[in-house]
Amino acid sequence: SSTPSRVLVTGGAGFIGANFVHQLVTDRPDTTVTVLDALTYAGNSASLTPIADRIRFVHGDIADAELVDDLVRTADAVVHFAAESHNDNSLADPWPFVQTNIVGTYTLLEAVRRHDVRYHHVSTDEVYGDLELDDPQRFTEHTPYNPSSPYSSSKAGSDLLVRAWVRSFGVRATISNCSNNYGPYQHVEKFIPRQITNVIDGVRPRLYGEGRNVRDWIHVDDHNRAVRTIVEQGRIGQTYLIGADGELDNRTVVGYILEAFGRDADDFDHVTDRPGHDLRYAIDPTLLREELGWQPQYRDFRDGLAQTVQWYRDNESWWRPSKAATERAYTAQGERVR
Ligand code: NAD
Ligand code: TDX
Repeated sequence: SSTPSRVLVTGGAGFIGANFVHQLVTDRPDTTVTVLDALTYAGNSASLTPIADRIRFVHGDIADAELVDDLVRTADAVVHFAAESHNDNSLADPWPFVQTNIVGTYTLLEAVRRHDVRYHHVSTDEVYGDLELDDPQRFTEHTPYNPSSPYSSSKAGSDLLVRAWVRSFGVRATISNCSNNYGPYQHVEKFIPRQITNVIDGVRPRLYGEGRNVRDWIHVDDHNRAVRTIVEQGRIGQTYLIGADGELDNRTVVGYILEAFGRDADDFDHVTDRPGHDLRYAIDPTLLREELGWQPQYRDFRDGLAQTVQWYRDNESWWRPSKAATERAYTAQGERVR
């Protein structure tokens, strides 16, 4: 078990990465943190403004081999969050997903191999495909890969590169596959922030299809505490699944959001379903709990959600600049009220 003193965080201006950096500088003030982020549409440097004087920010691409080599050389650990992360965008244009998620990960792996730097790879439960609603099994680290979308297949490809670099080249890497995150600083394209900001704007929440799809929700701070535990105590070469027993269908989540605003639970619209829409994700986090002793701190989804609703109410200046363009993109992708 060891605590790296110089950490390179990729994608630190995105949702999970920014929350990770906030947590790291708060809990481990002696750590030297460098963020590498391309500031795509999903990156927002304002997410790091409150801690800007405690980190070094580098604006650049994870597929830029020279830049990456330079940053990795002087790090003790790389925690890799940067990705194209949105399924709907991957259906509209898959190329950036292949480039960033696969070529970008390859570029980082080659650099950590050259400089023998500890590497942690942040991934998703979507690599396992989906489950039937009544399947008693949940995903474990032994579940075969079976991704559905261009997004999840590009993440699966990147995970497999990591496994091969561990086995073939002895790279010191760990992988985590986490379920759906919610919390502050999440882009308004994603389900929960989209509906919260719709309600703030007087627009009805929009459920894809029947709204029976199930996601396994975890608060972003619980995800990030798990990632830090794995970086410090995880076994090299091991995959850990991160989840907090948070399964809910989308209709229930929308009901809770409406409830937080004092609105009727059925005050939403059904819209066009996502092509290939995964039915259900569910994580069995036994290994992480038993081997590394991690436990989620958010145990009541409605409390965590209410805090998140309050955050979006208090931080309109953070999300407002991307709201209109996000909604226009959904319309351009063919979304219609049914
Ligand atoms: P996000 O889209 O909010 O943030 C991604 C960040 O990466 C942005 O700041 C963006 O500017 C940056 N980025 C994109 N391409 C880049 C490039 N080529 N070079 C450098 N930076 C680049 O994503 P997120 O939701 O925070 O997800 C972070 C990671 O966690 C991803 O790897 C994702 O697959 C994984 N994950 C997300 C969830 C979830 O629920 N959001 C769940 C499990 C795993
Ligand atoms: O407006 C919406 N209405 C709706 O019903 C949106 C944006 C989504 N949905 C549904 C689709 C999903 O069933 O809500 C669910 C969640 O959708 P997203 O927020 O797009 O997340 P998902 O596709 O489940 O993927 C997320 O979790 C796993 C992240 O975006 C990924 O990066 C992560 O890997």
